[in-house]
Amino acid sequence: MAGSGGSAPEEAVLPPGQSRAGRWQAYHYGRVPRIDPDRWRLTVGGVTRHGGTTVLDLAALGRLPGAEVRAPMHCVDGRSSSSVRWGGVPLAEVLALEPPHEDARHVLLAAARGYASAVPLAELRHPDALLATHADGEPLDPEHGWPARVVLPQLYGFKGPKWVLEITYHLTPQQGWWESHGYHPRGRVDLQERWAHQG
Ligand SMILES: Nc1nc2c(c(=O)[nH]1)N[C@H]1C(S)=C(S)[C@@H](COP(=O)(O)O)O[C@H]1N2
Ligand SMILES: [Mo]
Repeated sequence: MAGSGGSAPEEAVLPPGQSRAGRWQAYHYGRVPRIDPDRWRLTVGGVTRHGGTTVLDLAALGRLPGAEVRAPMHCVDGRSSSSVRWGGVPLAEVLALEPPHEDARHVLLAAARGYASAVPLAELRHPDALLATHADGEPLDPEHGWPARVVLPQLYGFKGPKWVLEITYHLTPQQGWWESHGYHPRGRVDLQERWAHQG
């Protein structure tokens, strides 16, 4: 896995079952949402430790500590992009603003236009897990999730919503779009967790 500060030659080896798709392309259903940056908000809530909800705007996001992670996008359909230098805020920093209740082990990540993904909370605490606002030093292109998207390099691409709006903690496993169509509840790339029936 290409991670922060890694010095290994770039993606010398692709994960199992993946092939190189060439340059980085946008992959999503539907049209790219039009987002007003002044009205964009990220809500962190659900089953929180203190019973509250935190709402961030882009200015508040910009005040959080930054991080960069180099990682390709691995689509569960088998295509991998070349490596992207993602910039943003570690998701652990975002979660720390409104920590989950200790019994909340599941998260639904919701985005504009109805897209959502379900992930175990532990995956958002992975050291490379990022709320990304930049790619290769530039603000994200609209088709890649501007103003902010989730990047979880250890998981297949569908786990990371572009145009993310909500991080919601839950006591029980949730279903986003792909999960409700039989895809894996965790989706680790190294273990080829593509389908739910694999267990
Ligand atoms: N909101 C939203 N986020 C999404 C998707 C989508 O359809 N809608 N597709 C996912 C899938 S399946 C993949 S592989 C990646 C692709 O990211 P990219 O378009 O930046 O390459 O975005 C993920 N995030
Ligand atoms: Mo994907």
